[in-house]
Amino acid sequence: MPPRLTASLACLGIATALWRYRPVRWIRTHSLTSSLYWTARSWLWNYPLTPDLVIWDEGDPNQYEKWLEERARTVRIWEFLSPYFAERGYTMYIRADLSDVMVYRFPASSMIDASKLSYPYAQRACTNEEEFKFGLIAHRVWAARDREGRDVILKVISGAVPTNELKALQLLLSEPLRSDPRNHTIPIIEFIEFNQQTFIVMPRWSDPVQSDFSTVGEVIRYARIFFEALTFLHENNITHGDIALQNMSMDVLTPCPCYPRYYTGYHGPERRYALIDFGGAELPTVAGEPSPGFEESRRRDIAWLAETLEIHLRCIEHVVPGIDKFLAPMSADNWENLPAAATVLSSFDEMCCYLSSEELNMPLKAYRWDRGRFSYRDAPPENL
Ligand SMILES: *[C@@H]1O[C@H](CO)[C@@H](O)[C@H](O)[C@H]1NC(C)=O
Ligand SMILES: *[C@@H]1O[C@H](CO)[C@@H](O)[C@H](O)[C@H]1NC(C)=O
Ligand SMILES: CC(=O)N[C@H]1CO[C@H](CO)[C@@H](O)[C@@H]1O
Repeated sequence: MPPRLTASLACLGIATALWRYRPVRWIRTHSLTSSLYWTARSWLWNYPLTPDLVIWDEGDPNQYEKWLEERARTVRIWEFLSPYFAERGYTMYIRADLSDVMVYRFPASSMIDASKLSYPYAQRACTNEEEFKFGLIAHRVWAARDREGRDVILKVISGAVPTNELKALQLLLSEPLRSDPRNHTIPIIEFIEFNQQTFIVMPRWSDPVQSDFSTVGEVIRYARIFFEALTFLHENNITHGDIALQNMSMDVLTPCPCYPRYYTGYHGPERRYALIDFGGAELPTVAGEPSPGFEESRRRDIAWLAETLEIHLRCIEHVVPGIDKFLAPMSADNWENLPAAATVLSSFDEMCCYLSSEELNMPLKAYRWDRGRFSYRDAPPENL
């Protein structure tokens, strides 16, 4: 028998044997041909993606060996899905080293001419493909490029049972919240469903502190936007629940890691800042009332935001001496009497409204404050 035929017969034999143990489940997608393809692919890959979100859990990183196995499994789910996103115009980043599940991922398609980028896509501080590399930190996200060559993030946010994150985004995208100018939350480009799981496509932005501020006015504008964002959310009986630098972003794509290379020059008046990751949000009840967990979560938002912004607000103390008094009531030590976000915003405005344009344009001496210690630039800032 020719070897080709033997091989085919062997494959057929294996397939028939497997067929008896692995029943076929129909995968419903947007079209019949696509459903046929995904039913076959899912069967061959042994159904890596069930409708349950727990499929993405990696377990405890302290149990490293077990955790690595789970990580390899979630990476495999992304790779399994790659043709599905490609069909929708998103070419997923690829792993540089296929034997390693922890390594960086690189873009697999070419980038757009940077001058053609506009909101909501990030301005670029990256100059070559190497700088676009994307570290594997959160296992539920993966980077990709769209048909035009713009960088986006894919993130799975819900399984068959709708999560708070999905509900929060639906609420933020509905009127009148959507058109409120204080809605400083990451724009969502698209929702994509696969086998009852929901993925979102967002523009790929970077963390605001990866690029440093050059003037007093830039720090004030940055902090004010986040105080306003919180006022808007709390007024609508929504909390974020997980405010930290990793969950704040701006519409610039910077290489990482960046210190001691500085990216000053990106915090101008056109810069957009946004909160991301609403996985820990408290949402209003059907009647619009705050949820039972609202108050606790609201306090956490205030205390954590103050702690996060303090890193930069302390750097303008030489021009705005009231910073210390302004921050004090927002300390976690004042838990019982933490002010409302709206109160914080108005006292911030009161403190800053007397500043002259000379004061706003004053350069920063230190670029960062951390538990009582200032850090100063040791190289001239780039891109100024
Ligand atoms: C917030 O509002 C602006 C302006 O209306 C809009 O461009 C942006 O997409 C909105 N953000 C969200 C998350 O809907
Ligand atoms: C939020 O809850 C408060 C208190 O129950 C209520 O008065 C207010 O109308 C709610 N806000 C919205 C936007 O529904
Ligand atoms: C997208 C992202 O980085 N989300 C992070 C938000 O902050 C929490 C707490 O620090 C992290 O666990 C998330 O990964």
